[in-house]
Amino acid sequence: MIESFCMQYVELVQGLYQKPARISPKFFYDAKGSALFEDITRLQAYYPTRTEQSILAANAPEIARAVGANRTVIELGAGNCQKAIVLCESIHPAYFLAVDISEEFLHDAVATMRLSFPNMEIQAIAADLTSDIVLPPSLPTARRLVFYPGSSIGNFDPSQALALLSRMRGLLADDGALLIGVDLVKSETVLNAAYDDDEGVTAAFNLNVLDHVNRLIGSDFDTRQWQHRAFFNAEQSRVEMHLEARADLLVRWHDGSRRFSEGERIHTENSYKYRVEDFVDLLGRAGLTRTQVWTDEQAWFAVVLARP
Ligand code: AVJ
Repeated sequence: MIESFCMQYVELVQGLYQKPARISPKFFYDAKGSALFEDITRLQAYYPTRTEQSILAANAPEIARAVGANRTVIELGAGNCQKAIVLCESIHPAYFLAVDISEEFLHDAVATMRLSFPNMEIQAIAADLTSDIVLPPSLPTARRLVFYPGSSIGNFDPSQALALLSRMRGLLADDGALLIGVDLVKSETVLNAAYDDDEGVTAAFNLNVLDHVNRLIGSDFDTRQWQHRAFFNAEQSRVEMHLEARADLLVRWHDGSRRFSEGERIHTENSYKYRVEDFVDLLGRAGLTRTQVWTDEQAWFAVVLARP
């Protein structure tokens, strides 16, 4: 616990000293940030969650057939487990393990899961997917299904995504599988609206990271002095989120400080958008082959089943 606290401190401070400064998107998810993200998923402009849900619902029987019975499901970035509930209703796994970075959030979610599935073995662990994922020793190794919905893979740049997919591959035996949600390239207008909604929910989500950082490193960020920026970077095929200083600022923390000039930005998130072929390619490099791909009518989002 203390070790992870120190590592977070060092990681955050190093990021703040970089030019441009950066804060990893994993720091969005304190209790308030997790709740704000849930609000985002209900926005009209934010298409990924409902599109993925509709793909999972429309193809539930086919997905269940392709996945098969008696799985041990490992959901990464489980959040409120909403998607897992739908999946578990159709595939009836024997075991379910929820992995998420936000510990507080996970406990409520797992309690809900236990009520819905009294016969399923359910466990939860808090873990940061950017470091090694240590599974409980009691988790069966046979017939694992790693479930990574929501296009959370989009937060990682291609080399990190490859590393993460390879680690997921490492959790699987020959009979294992990966079911992953991937957001696809689409019109810039749709993308920009999804990450800069009129209601300002995404702005609040982005700004909240500063309050979280203040608690983690004792800094004095004032959210009123920062502005939400989000836009599609076509060259890198990613939506970028930044926080932009509204004036010249000095930000202090326990053992340091940094000046920001008016207009200077802190890079808080990348959300990569893939073409299906490119994603299948990436899977291949991680030692995984596509079994099946399901998409929506507009091909805005894909759910991919892959195996070693
Ligand atoms: C949770 C990483 C999938 O990239 O769409 C939503 C996070 N950021 N709105 C995404 C997010 C701004 C989300 N992921």
